[in-house]
Amino acid sequence: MLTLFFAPGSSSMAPHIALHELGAPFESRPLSFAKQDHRAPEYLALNPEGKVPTLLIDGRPLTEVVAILFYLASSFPDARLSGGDVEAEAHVLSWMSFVASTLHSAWIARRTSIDVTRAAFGVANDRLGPREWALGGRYSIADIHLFRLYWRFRNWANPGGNEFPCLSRHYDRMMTRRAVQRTLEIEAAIGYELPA
Ligand SMILES: N[C@@H](CCC(=O)N[C@@H](CS)C(=O)NCC(=O)O)C(=O)O
Repeated sequence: MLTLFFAPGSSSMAPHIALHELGAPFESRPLSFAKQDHRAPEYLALNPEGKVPTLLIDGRPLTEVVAILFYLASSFPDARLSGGDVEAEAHVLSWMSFVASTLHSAWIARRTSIDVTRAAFGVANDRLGPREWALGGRYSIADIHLFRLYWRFRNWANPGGNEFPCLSRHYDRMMTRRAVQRTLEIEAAIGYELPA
């Protein structure tokens, strides 16, 4: 049994999308940042950092977006979301490392320097280039991870259409996917409580 602890609009959106993409049965545990659910002792016992997401696998907690995406894609290999061959999988890891470290850090840096944030998304835009998906022709968990952070940045910074054209086209492609639409509907219905 899989159980996802998530907060609408936050990093946990990525595994939430992946669960819908895979059609995996799971239980939802939405947390409220406003009510400090993520600081409750019961949650800290699962995730001592007090962050989302956490995935329970038969009651055992797994934390960190990259690890959860890797676990889900590997557990449902028929969906081929982890890349395919070893080289493609390495490229998925390369993308997800970039998103989790460079891009996420630059997103947090918006509080002191929006220029740092924009520069990092510029690198992501150039790295993606004209490809349909992060790997080229094949959709993978790297696309889900990249999309979630750009979704957050885009809704916050409202960049012009020409500022990040490759990320913008990728965003549009992602928004046509049923799993993405479904996740956004569910999370919006619960309500976003995201920091500025
Ligand atoms: N390295 C973690 C980062 C997760 C993270 O930053 N989660 C944020 C939401 S986007 C959070 O839970 N923040 C709550 C807090 O810090 O109080 C991962 O990739 O899972």
